[in-house]
Amino acid sequence: TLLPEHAAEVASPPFPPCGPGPLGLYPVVDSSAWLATLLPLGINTIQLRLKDKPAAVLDEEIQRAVALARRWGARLFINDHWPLALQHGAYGVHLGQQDLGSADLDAIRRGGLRLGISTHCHYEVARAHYYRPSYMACGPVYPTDSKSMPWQPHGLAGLAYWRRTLAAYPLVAIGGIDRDRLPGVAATGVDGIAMISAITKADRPTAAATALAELCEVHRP
Ligand code: TZP
Ligand code: MG
Repeated sequence: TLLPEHAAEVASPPFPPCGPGPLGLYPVVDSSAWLATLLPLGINTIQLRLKDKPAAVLDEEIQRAVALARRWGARLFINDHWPLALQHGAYGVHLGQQDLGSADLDAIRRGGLRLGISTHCHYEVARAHYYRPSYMACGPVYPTDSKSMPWQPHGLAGLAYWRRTLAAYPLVAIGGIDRDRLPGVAATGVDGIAMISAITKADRPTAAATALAELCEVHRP
C-alpha cells in the first residue's frame, strides 16, 4: 500500500468529497473574468490560479469568483490562497506540495472546504495520500508550456497506472491535454481533465471550452 500501516493511525481525517457528478472538464484560469465566460457554458468545475498579484487584487478576484460560482452552482477551487478561500467561502482549495507544510489544513477542513493536491511522482502521491484530500491531481500527462517542471510526462500508460493505484480518489489529469489528446485521457477513467492553454489560449475560447466539455462527456468510459 502507499501508506505504511503505522502511518494510517496518525493520518488526517478525510476532506469532504467533491459532491455528485464527475469533475469533468476542469479549466484552470487566472482571472474571475474567465468564470463569467465559462460558467454560462455549463462548465461546473473550475480553478482560479492567481500568481503574483497584489493583495487587494487577490481579495477582489477571489470574492468575485466565489460569487460567480455560487450563482452558477459551480465547484470553485482556489489555488494557493486558502485564507481568502476560507474567508469568502469557496468550494475548495487546491494546493501544491510546497504549500502543504505551511497551509492550515485543519482550518480548511473545519471550514468544510474540499482539498485538491497536486502530485507528480510516487513520493508526492504518498504524501498527498496522508492528507486524505478530496481529489488528487496527477501530471504532467504530456509536455506543457504552462508551467516549468522537472518531471517527465506520465503519458497515458502512466496515467492509467495512477488511475488504478489511486482507485479510492477522484483523479484529475493535467498537463498538455488538448482536444486531440482528450479522448485517450478520458478513456483512462480519470474523474476530471484539467487544462490551461487549450482553453485560455484558444482562438475562440468559448467554442473550444464547449467542445472540450462535450468530449469529456462523450469519452467517459
Ligand atoms: N501542473 C501540472 S501541468 C500544469 C500544471 C499547473 C500546467 C497545465 O497547463 P496546460 O496548458 O493545460 O498544459
Ligand atoms: Mg501552490
